[in-house]
Amino acid sequence: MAKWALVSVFDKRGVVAFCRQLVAAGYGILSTGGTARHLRENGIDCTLVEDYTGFPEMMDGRVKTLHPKVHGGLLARRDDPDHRAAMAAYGIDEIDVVVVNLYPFEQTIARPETSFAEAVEMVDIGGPSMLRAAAKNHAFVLPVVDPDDYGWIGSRLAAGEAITEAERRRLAAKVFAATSAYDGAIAGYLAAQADGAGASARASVGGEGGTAGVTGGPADDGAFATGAWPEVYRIEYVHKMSLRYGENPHQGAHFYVERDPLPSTIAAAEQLQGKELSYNNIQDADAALQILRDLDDLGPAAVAVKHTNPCGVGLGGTVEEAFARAYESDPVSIFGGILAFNRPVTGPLAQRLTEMFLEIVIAPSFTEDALAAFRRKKNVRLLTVDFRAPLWRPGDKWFRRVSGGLLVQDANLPPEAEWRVVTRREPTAEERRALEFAWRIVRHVKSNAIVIANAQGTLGVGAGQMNRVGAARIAIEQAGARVAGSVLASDAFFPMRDTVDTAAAAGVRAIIQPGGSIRDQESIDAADEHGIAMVFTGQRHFLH
Ligand code: 93A
Repeated sequence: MAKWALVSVFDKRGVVAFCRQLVAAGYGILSTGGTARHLRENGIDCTLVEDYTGFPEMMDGRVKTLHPKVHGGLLARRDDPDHRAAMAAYGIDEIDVVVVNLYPFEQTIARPETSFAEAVEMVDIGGPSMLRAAAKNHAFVLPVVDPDDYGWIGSRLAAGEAITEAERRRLAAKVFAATSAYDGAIAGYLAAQADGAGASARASVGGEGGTAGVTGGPADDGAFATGAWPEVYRIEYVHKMSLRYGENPHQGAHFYVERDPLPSTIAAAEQLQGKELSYNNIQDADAALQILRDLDDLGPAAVAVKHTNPCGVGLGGTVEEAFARAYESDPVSIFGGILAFNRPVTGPLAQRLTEMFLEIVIAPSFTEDALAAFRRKKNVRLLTVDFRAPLWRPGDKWFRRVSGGLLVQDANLPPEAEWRVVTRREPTAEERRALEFAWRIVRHVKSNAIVIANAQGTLGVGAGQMNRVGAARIAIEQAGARVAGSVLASDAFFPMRDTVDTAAAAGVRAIIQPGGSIRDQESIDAADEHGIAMVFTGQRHFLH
């Protein structure tokens, strides 16, 4: 009776060399159409599965290996007399090695032109079935799903050495990790399609080390599209780097990323110099990137971040000017902070930055002069990201661990807010620009959040307070004398008029807030009394 290795691979990488070793180890190769052609072209003799089963590949390849002579050969317990009798009765041979990798479902749905029918055709049925059968019966069958395993398995088998029980279990575990990730990807895609969300749901694909992206996912447009959310939520990211520690030195930490992160993201950032990124660095840098991306259309911009909150955001005709404004917003908090720019960092700016203590500087690029200046400050981490790419994919999700669970929500990518002036006085054109800017910033500040700004930059930021008027007081104090003539943005409505009164007393001239409190009228009356122009956006932006 032949001793078979069944080889059916979409990704043909490394398979020829591996099969050569399998042949040297005494295996006959059973193979499917495309794989057999590839092996034969490379001088490896093999038997077609269809010749072994007596059934041709049929239905456009949907049925190639789904046959009892294949699955019996994979699942039979070799030491069980009944199983052996069944094998003998039906002419089933032992298949001792299974080398399979799957149709690239995730790569297919990632292409925008892929139709639903094409995606469905990429759902591999036979491959996972063989892998799962082999993995279940790993005591007798070697399941090989990862081309990276060909090398060591091939040399061991060719040398006549056994694969240990522990190794077999690891191979089997790898299979189930791969097939479950694969199924998760399909589930996510179908759920998104059910909701009419197009190809927006990204999904994960198998393989050891997991994958990018999130399986499952509803409409990119639909708030509360609950019906389309998967029953089981699976998230898989691949290991990128170990971190020295987490938020605090007693917490271990690692950075996991999507397999193919967008080039604009912190996951894809290139580090040009400086110490290794820390856990807090990554979070802060990400916060800075998120804020900056909301200012894309406003020209050169600089964002300073501390503890994930912006402490200063500046706009200007040049990146130097933008920096000056971000710096002036809060010259104290920027110490040890993170600075991000949406334009190349120049020599003079770099020179100025080296005079300060900064953790990270992020930009699309650094001029030669800038790099030379930073070389004298070796510890400063310099990062570049590609600002031309979007920061999010449609359907992206945000996650938060809670004890015993995971909260999943759509990324906060709001449609344009519809503004409604609720006061007697309309904001002036200059105030409107400032309100627009402040409104874009306030949603990146931890709640309760208040931002005081003018059209060129922030003047004071009140973050993470348990009451709104407290956040306003902090922002106002930070802004100091600059409050006169400024505007104020609030991430949520005013439950009472106290914030309006406090702002007015300090000299604020216009306010933007969602509205929606049962006491809105009190705040509107207060604004009217003080001659303040107030805009309701109808959009709340809590951030925790
Ligand atoms: O369409 S399938 O789900 N039906 C099958 O019976 C089957 N058997 C193997 N796809 C099937 N495969 C897959 O074909 C394997 O998982 C592998 O990815 C691919 C290899 O096909 P070929 O050898 O023709 O290139």
